[in-house]
Amino acid sequence: MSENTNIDLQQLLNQPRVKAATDDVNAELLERRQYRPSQCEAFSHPYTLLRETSQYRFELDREAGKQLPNIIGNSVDLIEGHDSVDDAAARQFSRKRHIGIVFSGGPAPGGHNVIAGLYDAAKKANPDSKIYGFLVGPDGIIENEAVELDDRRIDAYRNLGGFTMIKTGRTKIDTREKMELSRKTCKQLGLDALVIVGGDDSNTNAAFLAQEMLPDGVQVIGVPKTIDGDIQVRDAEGSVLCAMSFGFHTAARAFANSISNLCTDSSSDIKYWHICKVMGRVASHLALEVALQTHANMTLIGEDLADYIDRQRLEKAEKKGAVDYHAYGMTLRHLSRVICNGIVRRAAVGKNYGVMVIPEGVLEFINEIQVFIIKLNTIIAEYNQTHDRDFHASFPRLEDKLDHLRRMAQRSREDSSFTLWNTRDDDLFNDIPDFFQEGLLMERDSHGNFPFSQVETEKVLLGLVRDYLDILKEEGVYRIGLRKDYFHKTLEAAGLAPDRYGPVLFKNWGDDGHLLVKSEIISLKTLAQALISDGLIKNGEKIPAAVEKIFKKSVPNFKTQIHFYGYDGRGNDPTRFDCIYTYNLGLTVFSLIAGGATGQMAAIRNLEMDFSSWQPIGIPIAPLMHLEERKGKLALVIEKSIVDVNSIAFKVVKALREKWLAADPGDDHYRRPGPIRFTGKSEEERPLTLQLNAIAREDE
Ligand code: FBP
Repeated sequence: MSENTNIDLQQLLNQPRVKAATDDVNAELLERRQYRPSQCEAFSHPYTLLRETSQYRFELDREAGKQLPNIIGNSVDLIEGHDSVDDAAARQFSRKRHIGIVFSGGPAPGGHNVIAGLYDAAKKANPDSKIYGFLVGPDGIIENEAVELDDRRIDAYRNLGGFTMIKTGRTKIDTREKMELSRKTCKQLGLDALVIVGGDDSNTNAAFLAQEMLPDGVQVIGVPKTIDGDIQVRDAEGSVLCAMSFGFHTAARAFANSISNLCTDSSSDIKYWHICKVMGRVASHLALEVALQTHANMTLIGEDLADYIDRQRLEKAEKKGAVDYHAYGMTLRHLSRVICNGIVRRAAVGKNYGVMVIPEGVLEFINEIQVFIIKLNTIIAEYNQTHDRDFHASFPRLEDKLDHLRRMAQRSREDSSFTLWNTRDDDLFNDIPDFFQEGLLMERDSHGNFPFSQVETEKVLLGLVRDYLDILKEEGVYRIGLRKDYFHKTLEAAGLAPDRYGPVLFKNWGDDGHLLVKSEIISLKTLAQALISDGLIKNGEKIPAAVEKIFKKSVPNFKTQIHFYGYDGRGNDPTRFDCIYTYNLGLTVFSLIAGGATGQMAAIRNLEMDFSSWQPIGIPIAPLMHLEERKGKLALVIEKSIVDVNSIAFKVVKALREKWLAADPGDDHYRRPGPIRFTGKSEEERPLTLQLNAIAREDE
């Protein structure tokens, strides 16, 4: 027995080396906490002032004008640094303020630095100012659950990921009662300003709060957060005001690092296809960036699928003088065929493995699924309204929900004016696997968004892929190509003549590439038949072991490993880009508040350029709003930015798709982004998507 058995455990735990090894605080944490992000030039001066500019124009939505009359006329604010200002401006800038800040929606790396930037700027302007953090999202505002932030708390979270400091939540302040309670909280805390760090929906909410709280003198400022990268702002002429929401870079880099490791593993033991679903509820920006970062063999981009046009189908209809609307957008079935094509082509050159990236929201870009989502949204919303009851509470089990839909289909047969859910819808819906039916009927979040992260998108697709691969296997199309030298070596070692067996076994014997077993040889039985008919064996004789081995090696088995990249990357500590970006967003927020702005979103222009060109601005939120279907009703929201299929980044990925599929005998082209390094020279400066899209702008 070891001499350590009798050691005093308490003494051991108190040993300095054990303490150091087990301390919660490690060197990496200390380094992050001590790091001070660079500040935009404007913030190097003691004062900042806002300068409204009419340089940027927006197409205003009439409904936004009606509902947000006091902030619809806002313009873009440029933030300018000043060494001295007049007394009135100095007093305004430095007056004591109470500012509340809240996180809303999913966490995104860098959030803590927004708070730190705001805190530092506010305290520098006036040390008596107070910053309150609302706890657990907008509920904290409604219920007045807030903590006053101090140096200790701020310093503990500098440059760290998550929203741990004050937590987050997805509640929407969307009723009169919640609005009144929020106003009450702001009054009780004597708030001058409220800062909402959130996605498109939360910034939408910020605009409504700004309008509502104007009479109370409470300014409301939004901050563009979401790993999904779908808050990007351009003006009507296409000038980029906000190229990317914060958190995107870190999440994409974290996903890319893990996926790149899978590329390495997959190309080492060459037996799995790794199916990697990545977050991005609506837009495929994260998948696009991951493709650029890793060069995975296949990456689906939802926006690309929606953009697909079946030209043959269209032309056929055109000849008959008709338009075939089904020719637009890819169907699930077609998509599964495209995926199978890639798998089969790689297998033919001996690569029955690979890495595929699927954006979690991909199905929303598939026409037939989108129709279901919209119809079900409407059905659920109408039910809730008509019966004043919650659809999900009334129909808790899947069977209850399906019964309800069946009754609606029945109604459509009896009443031709009722078209919301007809027999065809019901039949198609019943063809979908149970788990996906359940997914499509899932409760929407408070903003009416479909909860894609909880639906096994990849399972739906893979089901179809597997079925079709089985058919292709039966048809002898899905085959693993074999190296010629390996075939020769194996047969010669067994004393068999490769040139005698080759033409019998392979359809491309004589070609240079990998050898492919003939389509009609799909089993040991059909193999024996082929050998018999060519006189290589006699009836009843055993297939030579070496030949059987060769055949078995050509038979593919589609083995997959499924991964979901979302919450892990969302919780990563921020990249240096996100640290600097978010800290400056926090400083921008304070400048907007000090400059008297409300209904504005803090942003940094020129993110795609060198840091010296970064320019802090305030973007008016109300002009970004438009009407969209949410929970079956039209609602004013900020339009989400999806992947632009005409962007340079997308075009580059599309052009390199064939190369990265690597359906040729050469090596794969995987790229190794490596982990987020934070310090050191090799840390990437900004997302590759931004770098590429900036090329278009430089050429303008
Ligand atoms: P936000 O838009 O609120 O930033 O959240 C984005 C996201 O991370 C999506 O990518 C994902 O679909 C969703 O949140 C997951 O939501 P939840 O945290 O509620 O599971």
